[in-house]
Amino acid sequence: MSQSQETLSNLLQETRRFSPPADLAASANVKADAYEQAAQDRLGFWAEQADRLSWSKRWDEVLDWSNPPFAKWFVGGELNVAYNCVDRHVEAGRGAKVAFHWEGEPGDTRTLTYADLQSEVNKAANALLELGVRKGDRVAIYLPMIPELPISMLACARIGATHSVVFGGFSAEALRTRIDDAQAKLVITSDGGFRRGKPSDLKGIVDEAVAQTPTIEHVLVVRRTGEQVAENDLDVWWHDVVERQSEDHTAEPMDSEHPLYILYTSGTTGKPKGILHTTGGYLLQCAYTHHAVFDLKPETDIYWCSADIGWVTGHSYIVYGPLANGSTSVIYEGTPDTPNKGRWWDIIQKYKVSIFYTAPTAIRTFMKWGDDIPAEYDLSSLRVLGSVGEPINPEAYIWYRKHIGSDRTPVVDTWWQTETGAIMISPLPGVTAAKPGAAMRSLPGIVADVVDDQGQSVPNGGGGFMVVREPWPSMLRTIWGDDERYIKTYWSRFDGLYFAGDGAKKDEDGDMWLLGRVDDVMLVSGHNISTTEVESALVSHPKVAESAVVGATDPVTGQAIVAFVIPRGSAGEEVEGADFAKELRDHVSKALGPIAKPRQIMMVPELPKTRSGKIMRRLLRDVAEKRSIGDVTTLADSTVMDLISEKLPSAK
Ligand code: 6R9
Repeated sequence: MSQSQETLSNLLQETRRFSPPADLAASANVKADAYEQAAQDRLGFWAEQADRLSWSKRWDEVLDWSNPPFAKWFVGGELNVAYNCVDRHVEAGRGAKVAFHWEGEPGDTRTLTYADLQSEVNKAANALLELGVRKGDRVAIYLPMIPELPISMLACARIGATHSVVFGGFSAEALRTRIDDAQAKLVITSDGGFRRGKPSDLKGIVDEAVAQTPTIEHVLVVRRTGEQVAENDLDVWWHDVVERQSEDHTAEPMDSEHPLYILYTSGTTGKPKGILHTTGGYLLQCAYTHHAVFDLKPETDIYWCSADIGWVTGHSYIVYGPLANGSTSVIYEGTPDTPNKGRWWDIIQKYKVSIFYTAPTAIRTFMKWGDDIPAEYDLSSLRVLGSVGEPINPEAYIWYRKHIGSDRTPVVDTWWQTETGAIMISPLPGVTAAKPGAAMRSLPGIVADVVDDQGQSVPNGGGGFMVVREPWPSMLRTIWGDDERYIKTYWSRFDGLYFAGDGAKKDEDGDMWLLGRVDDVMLVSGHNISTTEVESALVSHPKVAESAVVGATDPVTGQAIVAFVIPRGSAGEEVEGADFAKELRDHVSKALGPIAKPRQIMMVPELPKTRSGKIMRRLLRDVAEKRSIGDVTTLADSTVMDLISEKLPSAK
């Protein structure tokens, strides 16, 4: 092993462990033997899991990998995703069970049972047919977090149209390029949605995008906010077209490999990649992982994933996995601080949420707001907590477990990507003695590994690149319209291995720790240093809420570490001074060694993030290197860079 790999892999020492509570372990859905069983016969394991779904026609072959990297799962099988997510639960006598408790930001609510969902989806499917949408066509969906969003996705799945959900915060230009790339025929949108107490304008953005897209035939508009919107020739109102449709529609079986959806990855550079997911394997891995990783008991659990449905996490763990498993879920439309900073905890208390899935960025925000806020609510219904989207810093993990999970609930740190479709690496809540900050090991049936730059598996204690060795059911099938790019991006770095683009390490026990995107790894005086580890060291200081670290060009060391820090709410005035910056630099040096000591630390009020909460380090590198700031169109809040520039005048 080279010296640089040692540095990458051995900075962070974390010795805390959390074993599953005995009662959860005893009644867990998945026990330790699943690993062994799946390792002995991986395809047999997935074949057995396939019984979770209702197939109209049974498949002939589990996996066809004769033309790698183009996989076919459950070859010859036929099923309908909407039937599996909705109708079969109604047919089994569970029509009165709640599918979604929807909570609007202003406090309005809607409860949708499985029977309600069935009639809504059927009406929407009939409306799509009336509007000329057919099997194989693409439909763009640009909606806020309202029930019509999952209803629209399921209506598409029901008739075999491929949906492409675009985040309700993206610009007209971002929407236009996604519509054009997929050649979508229809856009489903709304007059707007509520965020931070104000109606947002979605329809105006759609109008701007559609004016330049030749393929759109209709714009289907849901009324949500009641704000005045411009009406164009292509517009039809949801309440005119959908409401009058028949509630009957027979779901058509689709081939197991029928394209279910395209989802564009935010892609920090270059044209966005349209990640293609198909039907059988995708739904199966969503259902299995939702059952295994969250220990879901559909009869008693109330499940809430706080992600936006426009992110893959919402596709797989608000819509497809939970509904395939017949869960009762919460969906919340708005922001966590409306009308006050206790809104999420209020929702957990109100619906007695038992499984909660969120992102480290949200957890760090709550840390910053203070422990006293969740302490005001009854969170005793919670029994499993999940995290996704970024490496979770050990201190954020501990805070989450302690202040939200009463120091009792397991926390599952789930690693996966838009491309993987479903969770790949995660603890199992009834099995794993979890380590704060580690995603631990591949789930049963998944073969992920950490390799060196030659593609060789690293020994325990080593660091390198995250890869997947064997195809998995919910893997992306290609990049829409660009097979070459699919091969080049994911399958060319290492022969025969899927390259995820993340750095990772194995600890002495062989458990895996994710270290952020390979592009973000810093090279300081010849040592590879991961941004994640330096950020985690900073967050472990009691006065730090959040931090982002970048490597800036340095004449002496090649790259030097520059850190941006948000102090905790309770930290007081002294955080502005040079003494505090020195205190933090020494703190990092003590935690990780002098090589990881930041050259510079800047206090900032906010960090630039995507809508799924990932820090856009590229923009911070522009600040650190005193360049003008690059493309900000995928930021959740485009004013953040102005706030940072105001605070750091030299960065303008
Ligand atoms: C689901 C999702 C994928 C990238 C991925 C990695 C980061 C996600 C993580 C994690 C460390 C975790 N990531 N979960 N890193 N630990 N538990 O986030 O999909 O938006 O496509 O992002 O997110 O860098 O490569 P997507």
